[in-house]
Amino acid sequence: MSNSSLINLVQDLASGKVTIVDLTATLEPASPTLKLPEEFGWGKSWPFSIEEISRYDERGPFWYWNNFKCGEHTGTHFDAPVHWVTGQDHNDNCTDNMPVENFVGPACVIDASAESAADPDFLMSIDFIKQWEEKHGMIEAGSWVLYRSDWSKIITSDKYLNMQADGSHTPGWEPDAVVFLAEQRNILGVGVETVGTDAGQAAVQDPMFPCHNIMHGANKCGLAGLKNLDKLPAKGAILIAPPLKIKGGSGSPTRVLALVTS
Ligand code: 23J
Ligand code: MN
Repeated sequence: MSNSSLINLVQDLASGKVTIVDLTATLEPASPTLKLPEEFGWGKSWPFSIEEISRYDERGPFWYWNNFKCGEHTGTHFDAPVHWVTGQDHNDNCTDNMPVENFVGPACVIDASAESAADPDFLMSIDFIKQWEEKHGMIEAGSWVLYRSDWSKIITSDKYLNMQADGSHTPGWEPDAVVFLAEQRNILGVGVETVGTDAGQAAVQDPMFPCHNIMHGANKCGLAGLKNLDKLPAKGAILIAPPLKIKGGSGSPTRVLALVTS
């Protein structure tokens, strides 16, 4: 290795000066999946399921393996720009052809956990983001912006999807805030703890599903179903989030790691 920054990184990982935080939820049949309003007849994503092929037995005496099945947007997962109609015409907008540079970047963690606890329909505004910037400095171009709602702490409960008669109630974004992040800050994308990058009530926002609409329209990415955002500093962590290389894929379950200095 000739580059000293890589030598330093390996040494810092070995000594514990740099640690790795796993931001991934375990993928299992109980993993929550998005429920879109049924009246529109919109498609349904397969939940995660798993089937044992063999386990050192008559079906395969020396090996253990499983088949699994799920939608691309299941559990902790990546949203590629092609996922949304607004992102369909960008070059290299799928999981297999996106620039791999988009899979590694610095993270800005905006804490809206108190607001989300007080109001499950909390929408992050430009003002809220600017208040964060006053404390921590401007969000740099090429950053992942992570929305800490602490929603992942209730992942096994009905409160995670928080379904009411009028649909899901979980935190999200004001449309202007997404435009600001995409256009004024030129971020890589946003990451959230909820089941999707938009609010539970995003079907009745204008535009509908503003985060998907605007972020993917600007060729940006998304990460949903993250956890452990409370273990990250507001600034300084490096996110590693490469999706599976599915040909023409719109996203995929993804292991998401953060490098953090202690
Ligand atoms: C399809 C339609 C609406 C939404 C989503 C997917 C997601 O959240 C997703 O996983 O990308 S809101
Ligand atoms: Mn998704």
